[in-house]
Amino acid sequence: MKRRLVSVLIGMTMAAALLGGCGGSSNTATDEAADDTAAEAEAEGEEAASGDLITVGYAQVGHESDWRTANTENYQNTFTAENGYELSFVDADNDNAAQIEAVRSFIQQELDYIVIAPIETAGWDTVLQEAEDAGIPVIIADREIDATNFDAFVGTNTVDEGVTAGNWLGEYLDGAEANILVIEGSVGASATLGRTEGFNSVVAEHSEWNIIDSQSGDFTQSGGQEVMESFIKSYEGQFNVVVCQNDNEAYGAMDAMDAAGITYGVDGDVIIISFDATHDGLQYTLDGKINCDVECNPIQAEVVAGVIQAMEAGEDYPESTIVEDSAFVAPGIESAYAITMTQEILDGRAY
Ligand code: GZL
Repeated sequence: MKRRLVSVLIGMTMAAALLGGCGGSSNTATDEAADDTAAEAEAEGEEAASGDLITVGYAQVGHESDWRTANTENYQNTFTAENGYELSFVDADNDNAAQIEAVRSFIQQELDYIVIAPIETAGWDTVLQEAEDAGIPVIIADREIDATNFDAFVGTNTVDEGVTAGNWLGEYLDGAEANILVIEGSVGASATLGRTEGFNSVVAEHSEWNIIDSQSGDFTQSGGQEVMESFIKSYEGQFNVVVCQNDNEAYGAMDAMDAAGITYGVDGDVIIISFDATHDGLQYTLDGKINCDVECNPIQAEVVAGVIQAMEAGEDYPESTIVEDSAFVAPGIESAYAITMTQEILDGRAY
């Protein structure tokens, strides 16, 4: 809006000047209309100047997980009018086409900035070119994309998250066999691709490990439960490790194993590795139900706002900012790759 008002303001002022210039000093109807238009534009300009809100569009993945809820709340609490922003927020409900259309609507609204947490890595070239043609900077946040025509990235390194999970498992098993089932995240999401790539790079270093099967649980609790139920039907008694690519899938997997009488966690038959380290995930880790929970920090909005402020000021800004992650393990587990959970850590968590 700020940008459009300035362009409208410039347009109207120029039109008024041209009309006035063309009609000379005579006080014709055209001149009066031009004077009114210029006065309106000036009034609007003053209003914008006093308001001076930076308009930001955020095309969010959806509402599939506790992580996503924390991320959405972080944006809504950061891009407020008090902080100088007008946020246009769209929840794309895990629908890639809808998310691309949301970005197109931001372009049509001529927002000042567009932020995208892309559901999938593919399919972004065309709409990003449209944003570029419209002169609207685009920040890719949370997940990565295949296209390169955007202005900045703020997110986490999900390949490193997968490597951390694998390194912890190697330390924990200390040479023992692992027969692994993987409940992957949403198909085509960079978080899924990254965690899989990172974890599998460590699996390749362990001849005593075997990934029996992997299926997508779509980063949801119901998806995690359905996949785990299917795995139990096919592989009961054959596996001792379940890797869930987010906490909500882990909750579903635990429900399925409870129903089948399969024990898990530090005192159970099955090791559970999860990702996100949300509050409930870390509660399960503190309780010893999840052995290792690798963090993926959803609190990214402040970093995005910093990039936007630098762009506003015409200053240099980082093209890529990786938000730091940790990993947490159940009490009684000491690790070089993860922090041993305590109640104090849980109480101090932001999400
Ligand atoms: C990771 C993020 C993933 C989380 C899931 O960066 O994109 O999406 O791990 C969420 O919980 O659904």
